[in-house]
Amino acid sequence: MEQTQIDALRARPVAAFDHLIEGKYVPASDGGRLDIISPIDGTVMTTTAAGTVDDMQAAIASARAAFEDGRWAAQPPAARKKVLMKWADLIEANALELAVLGVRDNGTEIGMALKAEPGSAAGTIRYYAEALDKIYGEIAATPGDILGMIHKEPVGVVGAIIPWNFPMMIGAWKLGPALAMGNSVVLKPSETASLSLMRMAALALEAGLPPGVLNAITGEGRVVGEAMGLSMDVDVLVFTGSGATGRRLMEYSARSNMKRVYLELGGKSPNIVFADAPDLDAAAKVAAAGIFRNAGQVCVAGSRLLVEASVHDAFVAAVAKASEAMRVGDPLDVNTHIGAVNSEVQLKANLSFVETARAEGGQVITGGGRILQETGGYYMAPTIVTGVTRDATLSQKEVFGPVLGVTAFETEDEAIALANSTVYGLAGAAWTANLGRAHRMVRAVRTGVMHINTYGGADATVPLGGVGQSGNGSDKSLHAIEKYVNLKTAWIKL
Ligand code: TXE
Repeated sequence: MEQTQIDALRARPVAAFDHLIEGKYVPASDGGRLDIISPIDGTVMTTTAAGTVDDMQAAIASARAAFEDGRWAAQPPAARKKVLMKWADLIEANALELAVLGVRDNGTEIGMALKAEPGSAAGTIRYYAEALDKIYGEIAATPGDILGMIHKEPVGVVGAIIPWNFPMMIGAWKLGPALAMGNSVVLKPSETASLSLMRMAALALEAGLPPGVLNAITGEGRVVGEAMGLSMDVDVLVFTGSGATGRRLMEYSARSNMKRVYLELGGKSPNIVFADAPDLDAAAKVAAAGIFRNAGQVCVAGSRLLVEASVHDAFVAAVAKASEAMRVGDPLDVNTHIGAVNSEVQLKANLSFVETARAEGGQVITGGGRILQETGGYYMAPTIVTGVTRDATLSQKEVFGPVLGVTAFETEDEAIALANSTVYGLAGAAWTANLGRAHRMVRAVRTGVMHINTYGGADATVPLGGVGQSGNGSDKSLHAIEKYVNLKTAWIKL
């Protein structure tokens, strides 16, 4: 990755984006535009169409027509595979351009963005392209005079609502399996990070995806997202984002056609460090990266550090040292470890969490405030708060920013009780050299993902999904396909 290439790409003006409907770029029905602000310096870098309810309905109608006439669903699996493979190749061929565009829009440090965004999006789409002709129906164990067959059919029109923290990666988690199974999709990227995903969607058409099979509408969640949620013609809604919006989507479903709703929501993931961890120094560095990369804007971020009391002070000092060594700043500088916070709203929310933590008795031992204000961008120092009690706001509410709360524990049982004391259950980790304890922690901590002696890092082969108020259903792996198919029984008398 060359800094000069990145600088050349960042100097390019960004064209205005319109919706993508039926393979064509279309402005909002009322001509409305949305300013797109770069978190790098707070300037308006371009505009997107500010979608209307009519725009969303047009996109859904186009997707429905595309599904019904079989222009994609009825293609032979090998043909669908070829298109998706080519799409993955195009994403890879344009990886740096996509990554820089995405970073200008959402602020993720370029090193991480390049790997996690186009890199992982291409890998995910390829994974489902490779899988699609290896997924079979079933023949049931019926009496001899009956043939019981179980078909897996596409659901029809999938609505996908995507957040701003990793738009291409999370977009691909939904688009890959949905399209592989023959569905049509209407995409709704986040208003604060839509550009790279819109560009990635356009590449799908370039790869040969028929017009209408993938439509994309930009605009405000409460307008176009709501219209998607309330549509009578969307069969399945898949979402990553906040619990508040997730709740609304379930209500929309109940108020409309009872569409299936799959939610990947936030977390308050515990990173549990026992005194018998194999390498406490390495654990401290990973703990810092596990909360501070992408400025903490990671759904599985290890935002609660639970440390065995006997090593608490030394371990926290090591995490503080590791975090202070991380360079915060221009996300398009290859030497930056922590980029910008996505928006001013998010930055203000992060800072107010720190104030609340102080008021509730926590000690801010490093960071705590906004930095680099002179750039006009939204930057925050990695922040560590110790002495955070089990019921403190910082233990219970997702910040989604570079703020780590630390709590000491004495026993394994206490660690488990603390770990399970929130409404969330997305991810977690335990650090221990004791094999029995490692397996006990995997079983006892209620999460969708449990890491042992590492934090984060998982590929397309394993599911990611939450329990409790972290959501339902899984992204990634072959299990994600279940969300995008209906099972149909054929009961045949022979
Ligand atoms: O999320 P929203 P926001 C969490 C995180 C963060 C908080 C707020 O805690 O601080 O959410 O972020 C669309 N109907 N996560 O406000 O609003 C919206 O346009 C339909 C965790 O950005 O949930 C966007 O496309 N759609 C997280 C998407 O929902 C609506 C990632 C997510 O936005 C809508 C992001 C509506 N009424 C935030 N309102 C994770 N789990 O990784 C908004 N949207």
